[in-house]
Amino acid sequence: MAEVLKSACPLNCWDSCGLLVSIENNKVIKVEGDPSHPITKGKICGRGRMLETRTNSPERLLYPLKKVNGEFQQISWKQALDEISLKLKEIKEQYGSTAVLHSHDYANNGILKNLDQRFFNGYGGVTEIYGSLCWGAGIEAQKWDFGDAYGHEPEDILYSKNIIIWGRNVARTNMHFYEKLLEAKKNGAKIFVIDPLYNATAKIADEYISVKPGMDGLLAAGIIKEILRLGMEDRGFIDQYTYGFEDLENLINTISLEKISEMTEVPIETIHLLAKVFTDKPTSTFMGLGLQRYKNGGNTIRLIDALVAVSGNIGIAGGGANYANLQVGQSFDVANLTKSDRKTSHRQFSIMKQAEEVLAAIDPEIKMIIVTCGNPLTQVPDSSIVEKAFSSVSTLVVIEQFMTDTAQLADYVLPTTTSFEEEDIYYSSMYHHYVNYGPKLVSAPGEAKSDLWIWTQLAQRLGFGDDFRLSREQMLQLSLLSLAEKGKTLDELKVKSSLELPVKRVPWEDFQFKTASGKYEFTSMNKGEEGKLKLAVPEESKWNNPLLAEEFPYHLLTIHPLRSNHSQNYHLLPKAPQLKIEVAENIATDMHLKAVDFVRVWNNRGEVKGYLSILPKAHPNTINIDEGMWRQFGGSVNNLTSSSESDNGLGSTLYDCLVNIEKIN
Ligand SMILES: Nc1nc2c(c(=O)[nH]1)N[C@H]1C(S)=C(S)[C@@H](COP(=O)(O)OP(=O)(O)OC[C@H]3O[C@@H](n4cnc5c(=O)[nH]c(N)nc54)[C@H](O)[C@@H]3O)O[C@H]1N2
Ligand SMILES: Nc1nc2c(c(=O)[nH]1)N[C@H]1C(S)=C(S)[C@@H](COP(=O)(O)OP(=O)(O)OC[C@H]3O[C@@H](n4cnc5c(=O)[nH]c(N)nc54)[C@H](O)[C@@H]3O)O[C@H]1N2
Ligand code: SF4
Ligand SMILES: [Mo]
Repeated sequence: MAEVLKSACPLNCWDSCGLLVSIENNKVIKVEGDPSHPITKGKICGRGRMLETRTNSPERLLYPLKKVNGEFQQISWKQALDEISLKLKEIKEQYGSTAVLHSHDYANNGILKNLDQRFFNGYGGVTEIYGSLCWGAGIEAQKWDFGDAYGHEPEDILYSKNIIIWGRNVARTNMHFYEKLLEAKKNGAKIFVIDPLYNATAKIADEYISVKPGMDGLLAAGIIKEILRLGMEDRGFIDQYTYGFEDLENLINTISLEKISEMTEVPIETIHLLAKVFTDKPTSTFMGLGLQRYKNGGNTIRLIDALVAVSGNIGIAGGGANYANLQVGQSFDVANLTKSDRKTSHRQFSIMKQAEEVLAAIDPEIKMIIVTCGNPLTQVPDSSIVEKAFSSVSTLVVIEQFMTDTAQLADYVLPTTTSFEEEDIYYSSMYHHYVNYGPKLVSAPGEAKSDLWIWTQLAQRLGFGDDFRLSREQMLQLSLLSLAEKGKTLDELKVKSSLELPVKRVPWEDFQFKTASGKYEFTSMNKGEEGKLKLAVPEESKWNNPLLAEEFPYHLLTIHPLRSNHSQNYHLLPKAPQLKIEVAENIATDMHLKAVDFVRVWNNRGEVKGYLSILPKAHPNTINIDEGMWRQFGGSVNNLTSSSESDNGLGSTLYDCLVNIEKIN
């Protein structure tokens, strides 16, 4: 008889679901949703169900591997750990500890995954990456405007009269929010979707607004302009609780509504309609992460925030400029886990430009890269440079569950556990404010070991084993210290499987902002000229680079796939996937292309090939290729993307990308 136990989804996702896992003979046989989870209520997506396939897959890495003369050979853990720790010791002595780069992303939401930093700090401090491919520009933008990036709790949407879904692919990426939207719609709320792609969420919208990619900041400016013209701004809020409104007014006066309509490719009547919608309060705005992966991404989010502020939708139930909810992560004492006081050296590379930085590094050069919770060869922009950089270092160590494109390049591949094979707690600072418990349910296959075991073994060999003497239980306690003071303990979490975190349900209700002025800042007070809002456009656009736009007339989006979490699921699908190139109807007509033609998409950085499909109602001149495919399936789409940084330096410009397309045989 199978035993059914509660667990949690570890995937980097908005939803952070509660799971029920069936176990028989020390084997996971089924993964379902946990009906008792307060938010996710028994529903999960295919990626969650595939955690079963992921755990049991015959393709799992089972033994440490070392590349000898270009071929992987199985070696013992002792040999792998002895050799890697010896190299680490020698590198530190000869070049200093920052000659090691830790390249990672956030493929696993477990809090103990932060212990990688405890290891690198104990070692002396390595070259770390900063910024985020995912949400960096928007988080920084909201820090400038509000002082932090806080969202309303999920139930609050039921107070909204109008709901704006701005560049978030809710039905695909955030399924429990989609359920809430349906509930709100039933209650009478009106839904507006602003997106260059007519996605599944647009289908339930009362109004779908198609916008030219990267032009949302300008669109927000147009709506503000219209609100001011109609005299419908929230004067009380603006006068009492904001800073820099005059700068915003001056900016808005530099451009006409006609010009905005022409550039955004949104009709004036629609801008007028949106002005009415925003001022018919409460109106909640839910921004996705797609709309800020542009050079102008910071300004885009800041102009949308400004629109929410001008229309008086901040700090009220059913309102909000919802982007992320950092209150969730801030509930934990992550710093207790990472022990940053242990490091004596320090260097940082931008996550976007990590490859260029590796190639350019001197003093010291990068001698070793250690990759955890990431697949940079597939996920980091401008793949050809990533490949060059990751192949150039003398030692590449990849800790992985599967033989990814990045692992293929490695000198050492260390096999690691999946989430059901180790205990951890899981949360996401993206949507809801519950933390979930995930016990160890089954043993790991072969010789796969947890990341924590690997850090502990290496630390012992390097002489700082004491930093890892605490048990998993003690490490978890450390991360929950402040919560325990508020009566939220690990024991309770273990019993209940999920706990509500003490966050503000409606942030900024008291209009006390965490900015320098204590007010909402239209102009960021301590950022000088940079702090003023700008009507910026994408880097790869006809306005910024007319020659490039002539050679590469189409805008490429590379959004998140339906059936895979980034690069994690494609290889586990029952049928081998093919690269699908989705184009707006006008492109198919202009270029005489039809469905399932084999086509090539290229620019100056690289190319991909795949099968054409036509996207009904997509914004003209727009192409989409879902991200995440390994090379063997036709990827990576990041062959085409740029490693530029957003205007505020902390985000990617993955969707700020011009390409051309042609049919091939
Ligand atoms: N199925 C699935 N779900 C996932 C993930 C996954 O890989 N697969 N990944 C998870 C992670 S890590 C993240 S970060 C989230 C991301 O969640 P989302 O933000 O929902 O998804 P993205 O694919 O990043 O962004 C795509 C949306 O932005 C729109 N968009 C792109 N450019 C623009 C623009 O210029 N203006 C406007 N208005 N819209 C634009 C796209 O058309 C699309 O609808 O999803 C999470 N959930
Ligand atoms: N073109 C384009 N590129 C993108 C995006 C896009 O929209 N378009 N989206 C960006 C976004 S939003 C994100 S968040 C990133 C995601 O980028 P990544 O996090 O790099 O992508 P994943 O494929 O989710 O995960 C990478 C690897 O982590 C491994 N892994 C999972 N759990 C563990 C673990 O516990 N320990 C260890 N050591 N490894 C583990 C998985 O096996 C997987 O191979 O991609 C970014 N790249
Ligand atoms: S991937 Fe997201 S929606 Fe799917 S089960 Fe996991 S947390 Fe839930
Ligand atoms: Mo992400």
